[in-house]
Amino acid sequence: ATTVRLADYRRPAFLIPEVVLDIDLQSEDEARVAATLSVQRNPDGASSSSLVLDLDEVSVESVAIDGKLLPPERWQADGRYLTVQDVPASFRLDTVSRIHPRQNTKLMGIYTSSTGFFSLCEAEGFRRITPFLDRPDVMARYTVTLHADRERYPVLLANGNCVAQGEEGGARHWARWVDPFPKPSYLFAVVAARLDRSQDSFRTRSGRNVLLQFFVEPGKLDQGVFALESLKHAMKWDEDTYGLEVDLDEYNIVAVGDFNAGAMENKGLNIFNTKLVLARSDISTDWDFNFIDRTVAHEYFHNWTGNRVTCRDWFQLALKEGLTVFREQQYAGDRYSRAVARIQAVRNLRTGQFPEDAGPMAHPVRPSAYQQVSNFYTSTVYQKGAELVRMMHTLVGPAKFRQAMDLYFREHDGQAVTTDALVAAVEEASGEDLSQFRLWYEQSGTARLSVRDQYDETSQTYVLTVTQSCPPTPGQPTKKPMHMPLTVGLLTPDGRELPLRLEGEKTGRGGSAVLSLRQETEVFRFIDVPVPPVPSLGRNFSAPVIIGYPYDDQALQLLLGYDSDAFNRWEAGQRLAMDLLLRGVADRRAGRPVQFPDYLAEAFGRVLADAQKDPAFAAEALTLPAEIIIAERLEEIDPQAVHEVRFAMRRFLAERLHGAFRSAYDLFATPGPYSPDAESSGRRALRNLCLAFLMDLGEAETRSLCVAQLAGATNMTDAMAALAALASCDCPERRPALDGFYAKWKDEPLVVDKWLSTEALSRLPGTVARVRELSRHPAFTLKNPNKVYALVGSFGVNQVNFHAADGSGYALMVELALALDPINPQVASRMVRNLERYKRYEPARRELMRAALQTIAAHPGLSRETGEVVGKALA
Ligand code: BAL
Ligand code: ZN
Repeated sequence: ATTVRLADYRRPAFLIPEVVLDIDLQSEDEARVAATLSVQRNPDGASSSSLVLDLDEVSVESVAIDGKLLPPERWQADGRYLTVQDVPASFRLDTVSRIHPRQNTKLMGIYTSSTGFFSLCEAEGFRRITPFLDRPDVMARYTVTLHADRERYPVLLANGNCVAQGEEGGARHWARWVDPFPKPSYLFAVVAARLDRSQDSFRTRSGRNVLLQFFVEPGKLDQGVFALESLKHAMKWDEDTYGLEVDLDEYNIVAVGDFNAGAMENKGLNIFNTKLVLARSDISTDWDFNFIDRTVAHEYFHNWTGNRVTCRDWFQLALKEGLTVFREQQYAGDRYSRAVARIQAVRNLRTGQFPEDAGPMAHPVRPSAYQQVSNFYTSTVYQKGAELVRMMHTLVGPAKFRQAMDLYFREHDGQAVTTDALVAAVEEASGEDLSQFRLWYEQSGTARLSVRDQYDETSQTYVLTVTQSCPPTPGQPTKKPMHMPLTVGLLTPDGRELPLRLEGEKTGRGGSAVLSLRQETEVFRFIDVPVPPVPSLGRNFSAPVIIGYPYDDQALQLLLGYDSDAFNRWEAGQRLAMDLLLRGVADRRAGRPVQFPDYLAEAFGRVLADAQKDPAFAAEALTLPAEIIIAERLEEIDPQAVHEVRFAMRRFLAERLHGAFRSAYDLFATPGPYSPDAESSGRRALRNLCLAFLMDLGEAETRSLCVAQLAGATNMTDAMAALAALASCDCPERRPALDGFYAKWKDEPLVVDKWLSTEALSRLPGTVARVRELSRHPAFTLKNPNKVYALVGSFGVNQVNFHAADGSGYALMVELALALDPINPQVASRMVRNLERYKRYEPARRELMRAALQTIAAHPGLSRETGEVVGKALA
């Protein structure tokens, strides 16, 4: 396998400032792509007499320089490159190529979906359309002419503005688009399809009117209304928060059901997976609405962080993704509950990124090597990348951070830069030395902070000693200490927050202090501390680390009840439960009975009794740590034990708090018409959480309540909550509920995905067989990524059934992944990643998972994408 290394980066030997494309979509099976590139030798690049363009599954028919066709001996096209020999310093290159959209099941480049032709180019899809220097540091102005059948594909779109269109012979039409902004090829997009259109406009703060258009599958315009509102919110938010205005005359969003990613920020022509743009209350949950809002904002925010300032190479992916996820998180915090948004982001990090960082695919936020860049669209680059930006924001404060962003855009607009450009801008605007902070971009692994404290009554001082460490990760046996903010507060035993003052400092720090850690061990001496305090550590999750401190249950209950930092109130509840869960797993594995103390039920009972204040927060606080997060804390994972102990804790709480859950279920009903706002979705989240706890007891009365909720639901949030609870309940109501749900929704693909996912996530025995059966169901196809994510992806995170002790879950994954690999290797390699952490499991499963990986590795013709994952896992 070929490894691409950051250290080998060289500036391009040639630049291509202008691209003119003529794309003739002759049939679903074939398109002719004529490209005219203005090519110039790059004065800053290496000198080369040959031009080498990237190429992937494109048949090149002719090559001409300055209008003269080249004889065959002057150019060669192999599977990966078009090499043109003896080229001048500056010239026009014309190529004519053929592509085959319908055969393009990888869904990279131009491909077909039910309503027409669509494209996805990030990261390396443009080379599947035409030979090109397909790398983000080659930026060009594009003029694109599309030709297609008028009746079948009435909508023709590309980046920028439509400058001309017309009819042509044979019932065909054409349209020409010019994008005034130079852009890297990964932001190129075209659409030719039968779609319905809705239109709106946004008036920028400088008074320009921008045309906003949404294109969706015929008959689904009503499902685009919510996202269109989100787009306007996001545009306004970016003006208000960062002073950034939309720079286009027209901004188009297209929805497509076949899409590898969630959405794509192509300049002026965002293409969205239907799952992340279409919403209507009867088919979408609160979670969907929230996710859609954030994703529409995310793609819009890329217009500045990604498109105007782009990445030099793919090792710098976090430059745009980390920053844009951070901006998306800020947006969500402003629009919903700040605390809940933060809690959800951290849960996401802990379920996705922490395990990745402790596995064979662990890599720095700025990786230094890859085989397939598509395997590096990871939780580390996105989520941990966002945490790094957040830490800089915390270290320098919001005002200086904003100045840094202004500077970043002033200095780098129109450029392709490295992650260092952002760090340097923060450094310059704030005066803070971030040289050590840069290690965060280079070192992989989740750092640990071990915190110890000492109170001295005589001197009224309280000393916190913080020691950092970071475990070895592939290629990085040892780590250097990193610079990070640790936000802390101190609580008195009766729950009051103490004013903080560090020894040697003239002024106090208020109730919360941002401590700056740099050395391996740091000591902080607080003075004027009248009582032994309880420390609140890592407020608002100030750094993406694991904090160890020997809290006892009383201290955790105090923090859960009184911490002024909402995140740490939640965190205290999680710690309280986690300590008991870990003890339970150890007891179960040692054959001792698993028991839980009264104080757990009392603490959870108090949260529930207090829920009226903030139901969304209460729902988060009453959610036990996910199985994967518990597993991550174990030396050796026994998923069955983790599942059983967590389930036992749920049943314990359901029994003890039965009455409270039941009355909260009634109390938190949301009267009136559905709205996905933060307040009502918080009430639904809490109410459905109560239902889920009660359903774990499996009583007939609760089952009737659940069936009634499913039957009477006026929104998908309530329907799905009831269905999911029934799917994990071994009862007579279960099968009719699941079958009835499918029968009702079989014509709504996004709801069918919910059904597949619910079946695949069931905790009940028999799930492996059911998933196999569903993989042959007419509603399922390996060709549609959403179907694969729904069924196979959900099954892969089903901790109890994917990890079935007999290995049947692994065998099924191997079967499905190998069937998928030749169709869509990017999606297949994501599925295979569910097996990569086999070394973390108890011996029997470890062996079964290893054997599964070996079967995949030995498969003839395995894709490079999947090959990289299994190769690294087995290394
Ligand atoms: N650039 C790929 C999709 C996204 O992160 O927005
Ligand atoms: Zn993004």
